[in-house]
Amino acid sequence: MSVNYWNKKVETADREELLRQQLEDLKITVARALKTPFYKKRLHQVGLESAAEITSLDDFYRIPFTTKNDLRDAFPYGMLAVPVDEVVRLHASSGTTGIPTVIYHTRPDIEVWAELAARSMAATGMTSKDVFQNMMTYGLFTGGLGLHYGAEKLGSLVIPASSGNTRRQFQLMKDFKTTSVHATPSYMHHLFNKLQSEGISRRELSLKKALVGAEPHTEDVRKKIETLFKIDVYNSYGLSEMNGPGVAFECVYKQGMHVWEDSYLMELIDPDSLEPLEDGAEGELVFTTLKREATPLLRYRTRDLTRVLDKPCECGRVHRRIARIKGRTDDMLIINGVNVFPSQIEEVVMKLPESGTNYQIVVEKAGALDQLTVKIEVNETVFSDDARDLNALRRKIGDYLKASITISPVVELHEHGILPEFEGKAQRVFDRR
Ligand code: DLL
Repeated sequence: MSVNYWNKKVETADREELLRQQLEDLKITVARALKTPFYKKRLHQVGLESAAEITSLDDFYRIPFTTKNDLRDAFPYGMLAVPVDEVVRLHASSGTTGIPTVIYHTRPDIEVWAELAARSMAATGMTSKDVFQNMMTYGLFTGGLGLHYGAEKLGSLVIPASSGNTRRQFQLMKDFKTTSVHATPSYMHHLFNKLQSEGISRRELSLKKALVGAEPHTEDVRKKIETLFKIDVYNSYGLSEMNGPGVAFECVYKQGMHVWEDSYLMELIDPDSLEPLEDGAEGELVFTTLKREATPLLRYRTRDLTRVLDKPCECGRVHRRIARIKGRTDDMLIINGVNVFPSQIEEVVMKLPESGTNYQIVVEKAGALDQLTVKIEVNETVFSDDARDLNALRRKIGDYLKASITISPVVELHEHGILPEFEGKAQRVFDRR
């Protein structure tokens, strides 16, 4: 197997040296965090006044965990560690309510992120010879721009196609002889299904590899995409709070994802007791940024469940690997790669004067893609109106939901008493994928 490094010195560094550097960067990160109103208060509460008090990891572990809710509470600038004029970009993702969680980046932050992305792509064997079609959404979501800068750094020809418009994706793939793509695994499946209906033969494409991520998927899903397209598929993991894609990536051995430990301090905890877990045990990933200037995050709880694989990888990288993400500990749904909290839907539904008290959220597979259906019980009066009014109401609710969660659901309107009622905790979310 041929192993390709982007930054051999860092990727194959002496592990002791890596750990020593982590501690140095941790102190710098804590010093940066102390400049933010949020962490200043948080750290003072546990008696930490200065970064100089961090002399070991044990000192650091006195600091409480940071959660998505903390980010939301600190909106918009409570976790910003630099003057706004040093910030060159922000990305945002869904919060549990309408308030997004925002991560700011300075120019050096973007540079570090691009380096991690370049490293990640090089680990899969990508080079400057690749034509890279990026089918992840460009925008506030990190999937598009995240790998874009890394691929440019690598010297690949980047096609910033963004997501959707399958016919155009095929055209671009044929016109420019795309060799590698970046998409959600469900979109890769969808793409394959559309090949036939568009009358395109696999042989017309020059595709060799796909980087897939942004949503949970199994080893079988990977194998299926590999078999269908006859390509190599690599798992890509990240979250916007830790920049986005480029946190952990598979190398050519495809035995788990290397976490770039020079940029992220990784912990694995029991999500109930919050105690640290041994390598090999399944638990929740917790990350601390080690290099980020604008938005340092300390001990951020990802809610993602996985295992740390402690055995060295044959590729020679010293950065530890994590197993495929098994699921999440919270109720966040990932629908075609987009994060959606049921509470966001509830907020929209319950604000409607027409809605009753009961609703249901159903997610299922429609072909290869995910489909979201929101079933809502509405007041009797709605049904006595003209059918055209009902359709208009359905559209209006669809538009409101799209504005909040960015995806278009199917909206079903029901009379009172149709949806099941619950005596105890209501079950409103049915994930049938
Ligand atoms: O999904 C960043 C990303 C973009 C990663 C493109 C990979 C490729 P968020 O929108 O903040 O960021 O969602 C982060 O998505 O906490 C996981 O639950 C889930 N997730 C991301 N990658 C994977 C993966 C981007 N490879 C949340 N496997 C994370 C399973 C994943 N889940």
